[in-house]
Amino acid sequence: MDSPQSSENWGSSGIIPANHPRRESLLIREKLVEALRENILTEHGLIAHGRGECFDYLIGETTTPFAKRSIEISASLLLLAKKPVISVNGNMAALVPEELVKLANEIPAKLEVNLFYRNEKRLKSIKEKLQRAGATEVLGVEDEQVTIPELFSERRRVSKEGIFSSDVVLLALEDGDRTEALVKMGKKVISIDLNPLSRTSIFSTVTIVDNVTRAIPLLLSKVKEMKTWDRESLVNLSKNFNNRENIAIALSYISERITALSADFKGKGKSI
Ligand code: PTJ
Repeated sequence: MDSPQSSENWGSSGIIPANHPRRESLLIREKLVEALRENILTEHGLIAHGRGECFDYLIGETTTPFAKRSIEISASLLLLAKKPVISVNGNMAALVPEELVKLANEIPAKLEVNLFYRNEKRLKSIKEKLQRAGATEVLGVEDEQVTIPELFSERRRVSKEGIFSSDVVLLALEDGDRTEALVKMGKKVISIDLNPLSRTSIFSTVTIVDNVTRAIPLLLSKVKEMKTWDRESLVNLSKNFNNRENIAIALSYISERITALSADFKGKGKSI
């Protein structure tokens, strides 16, 4: 029998009880804190995660029907792509490294490290994390880099062989400027972002309003399933997709959910 203080029961910090009602969420935070110590995550990544948690509450911490549709359409775009690339930052490497490598192998797509808070130490740590998860090739660190036009953040540095020459880019926890710049370069951008109002969500070709911890495994299983589809079926799937409508559906979903929750609370409980 496991000792009650084993990391499996209590999380790596040894303080999260197995029966804690918010256990899953707290274990994800532990992963991020560990990644911070390993130079994978930037401190700002913790703040970004907190913002994501808030939006996750609003959608009910579950993959919604409209997110499932976006995931299916994203799978079709990735399978149809000639040069698909998965752009990996600190939060993604901390939360879903194995799943990212499996997804890249399955499509197949290239993996590229691309950071907003870029430094050599983090680039190397993230590359090594992906390699430990099974990646054989990781771009964006030692290979030839070029600059995305009209972009001034560190995210402008991309691999010549990777994002620069890609046709479809999958990214998450991104900043809107680069998403906009990539779309201007003629690329299809698939983003995973819990905030439907972020600039990334709005500028993307397809936005998956979901947590990367749920969306990436679901995308992997969709890619596996749809790999057997013929080209025409894949093309037909995304024909009528409009990302602005997708964002509108996400916002209505949140608003209706909050209205229903509010009705549930009305008239209940006792006055103090
Ligand atoms: O690793 P780096 O250096 O590239 O830095 C990455 C961060 C995340 C610090 C940087 O890109 C950043 O500051 O991001 P933002 O502008 O805070 O945007 C992050 C977005 O991702 C927000 O809209 C959050 O709601 C959303 N988000 C946070 N956690 C998750 C998420 N979306 C999906 N899954 C999550 N787990």
